[in-house]
Amino acid sequence: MPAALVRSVETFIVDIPLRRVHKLSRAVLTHQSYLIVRLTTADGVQGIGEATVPGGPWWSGESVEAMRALFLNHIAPLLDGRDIFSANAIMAEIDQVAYANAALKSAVETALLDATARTLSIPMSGLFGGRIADALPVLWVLATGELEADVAEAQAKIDAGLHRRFKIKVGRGDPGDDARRAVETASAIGCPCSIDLNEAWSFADSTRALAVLDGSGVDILEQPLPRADLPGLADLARRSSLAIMADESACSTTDMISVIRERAASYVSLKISKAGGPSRMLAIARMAQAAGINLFGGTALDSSIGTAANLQCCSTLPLAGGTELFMPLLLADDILEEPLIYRDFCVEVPSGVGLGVTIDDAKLRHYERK
Ligand code: MUC
Ligand code: MG
Repeated sequence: MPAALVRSVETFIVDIPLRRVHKLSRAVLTHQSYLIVRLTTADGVQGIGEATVPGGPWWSGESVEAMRALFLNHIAPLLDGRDIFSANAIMAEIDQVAYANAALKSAVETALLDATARTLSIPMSGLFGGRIADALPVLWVLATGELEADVAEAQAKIDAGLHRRFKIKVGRGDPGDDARRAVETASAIGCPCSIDLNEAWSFADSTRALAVLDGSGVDILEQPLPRADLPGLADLARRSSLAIMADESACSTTDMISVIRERAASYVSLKISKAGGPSRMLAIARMAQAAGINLFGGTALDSSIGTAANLQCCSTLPLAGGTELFMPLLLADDILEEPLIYRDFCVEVPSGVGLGVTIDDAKLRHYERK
């Protein structure tokens, strides 16, 4: 195999507005920021990757600003002149230079694998043994914080044939009130719903809320407790008819060992950004699969670029819970030449080479932070 050497790397911070305000337990979003990494080989092949943290540093301590500084000062020099067919070796070297920073590492590995797959003229999923699905079910995340607005939004999504499962973001108000709002929302919509707390509840809050949620249309409870409280999650799982989904508790293979040992969850939310890239996300997935834990395709509120990368990975896995790769539809604009396709309650896995998507350079420049 002839070498394909990295000739240049570029970064772009982009801020894309949302169609409506998105309220998570500890963040209120009017826009989402991304760090895009683009590398070009000596042959002129490009690879792109995206580093995303949902709503800023509250989720993992990472931010687009800090990631860019780390990349320019410590990681870009490692990529210069390197063979893109050595992604494993390059990522191991990056680990020696920079601790943590999963989202940035995900962008770098994605760009390397995108360029590799484009050079080989195959979709990125081909690097992982090929896809087992061409379209994946996709839920919509309700996060206006208002019952009526959430129900109206859900109804419009159902009518448009886009989504028939929903995730309700709660955790900003009283736990009992939030649980009742979620139950009423699920019952008004008439579709299965999950709720995501992003670690907002205590154990006492959770047991109080479960008294309301048990036996309702809410069937999955995502990350109610702080990420380190695995015994607490396991205790909730034993007490409740709701399935527990680990998100913040399952960011690495080491985390996954603990989740499995503690029997803390029956679903795991998979995201390339929190795992540190496609390879590590797939390693977490295989561990969960071996332990009988259901696989769910999560999002860090990725744009179409990160969504395409997650789709290339998720399409190679036996997902049991579908995906929440909805974010391109919540962004007010797209930075791709051709948007991803959402239809029949699914999102299609791009079929072209690499990530299967092409950046619209004019849009990239338009949303680039000045
Ligand atoms: C998360 O924690 O799940 C996913 C959907 C959403 O609205 O927020 C993200 C992050
Ligand atoms: Mg979550």
